[in-house]
Amino acid sequence: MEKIYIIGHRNPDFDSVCSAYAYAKLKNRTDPLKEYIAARCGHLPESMKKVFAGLGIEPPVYMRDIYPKVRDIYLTSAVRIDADAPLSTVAASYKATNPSVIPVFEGEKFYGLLSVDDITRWAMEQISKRGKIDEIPKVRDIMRAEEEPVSSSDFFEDAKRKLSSSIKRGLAVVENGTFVGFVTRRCFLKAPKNNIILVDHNEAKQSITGIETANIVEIIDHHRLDAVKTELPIFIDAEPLGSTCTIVYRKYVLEGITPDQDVAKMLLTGIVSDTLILRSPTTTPVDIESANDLAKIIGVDLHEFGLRMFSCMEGMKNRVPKEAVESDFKTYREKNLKIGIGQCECTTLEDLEDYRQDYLAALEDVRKRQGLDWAVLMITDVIREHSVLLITEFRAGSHLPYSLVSDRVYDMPGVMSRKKQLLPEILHAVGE
Ligand SMILES: [Mn+2]
Repeated sequence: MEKIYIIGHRNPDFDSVCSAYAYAKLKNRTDPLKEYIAARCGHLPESMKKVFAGLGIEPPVYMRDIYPKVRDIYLTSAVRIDADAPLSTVAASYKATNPSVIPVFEGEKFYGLLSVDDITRWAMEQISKRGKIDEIPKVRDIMRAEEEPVSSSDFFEDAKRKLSSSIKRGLAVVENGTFVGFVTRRCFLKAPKNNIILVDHNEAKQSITGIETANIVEIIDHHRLDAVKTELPIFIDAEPLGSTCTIVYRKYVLEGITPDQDVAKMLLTGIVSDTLILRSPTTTPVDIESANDLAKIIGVDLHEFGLRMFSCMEGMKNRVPKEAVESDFKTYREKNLKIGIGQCECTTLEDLEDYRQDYLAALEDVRKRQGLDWAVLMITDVIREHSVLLITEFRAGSHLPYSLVSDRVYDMPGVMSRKKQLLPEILHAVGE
């Protein structure tokens, strides 16, 4: 069955993980001839794992990259030959299948690949020595030494190189040390492309490693469009809503399918997390309506559900500052400047003093390492709808319309959205 991966952006957040999960479930129902697999291209922070554990839901699997692999192309054979069997047993099946290699076993254990070259070489030797073939050998007696197998998780290109530098016509393929099949030169004529649906992002640089080798079949997103180039026309659903999970929920409604409990929980988690429990200015009436529908399906109070999710999050002082800064960090280019803006959510700002210095130092490190002119970090108390802004030393800092509470720390009451509230002020400040 054709496989299609559904994957959110790097540094996965709830919206990208939950929308992939819910969309895969929907697609598997509406398009049962294909297999839709939700995945994520980054590791989950402890706090996210805690939330999924609390919901009792297994999050999408981790995929390091989407490069074609040996597992996408290898062959299996219905014919099993025993190493001690006479070569005549091969003859019986050979006529029908005409294989270039045949897997040979010693009992249950894989022994090696018998190649047509082995048979030809043996036959030629017989003819040149004796002028005829008068005995039938055991299969194992004509096989040449086996080459190192390749792994099903090896990259297509690596395995191709290995086989082309080998004298063999085929190489065995192993998975967790067990023989699963083999590859021949014919497998490598054309690199396969993995199918992918991008959710919660549309830019190649935010996508899974190897996206340039994949076949993008759909994009479902709520960000500004700076989309990857595609070979064929594709389906795009980009809407300026508060979360991708809202778009996915609307698709359930459109199909007349009521999400099951798990899907509803995942969708609501994505919506409340991206919209900061519907209080971020990115929230639209559609998000509110969808979230209310989902809360009703689950049978929970929407606000309590959201607060429970945010309360799982690690406090700022318990996180590794560098990881926290980079976990949701976006870079922008403006007036020849490279600016990075990170955002962290928390449930209190009262302990700011305990971690302020460490985060300012981490922010400066991130700025240097990423070659940025200016880096800022917005820390948002989602309960009190209040943020503070930490910045690296930069002249534009003095143009920010916020009050300075301590060195390189600004107070931003009521500010919840990086995109809608902070970014315009940052761009304005660097323009002055
Ligand atoms: Mn999102």
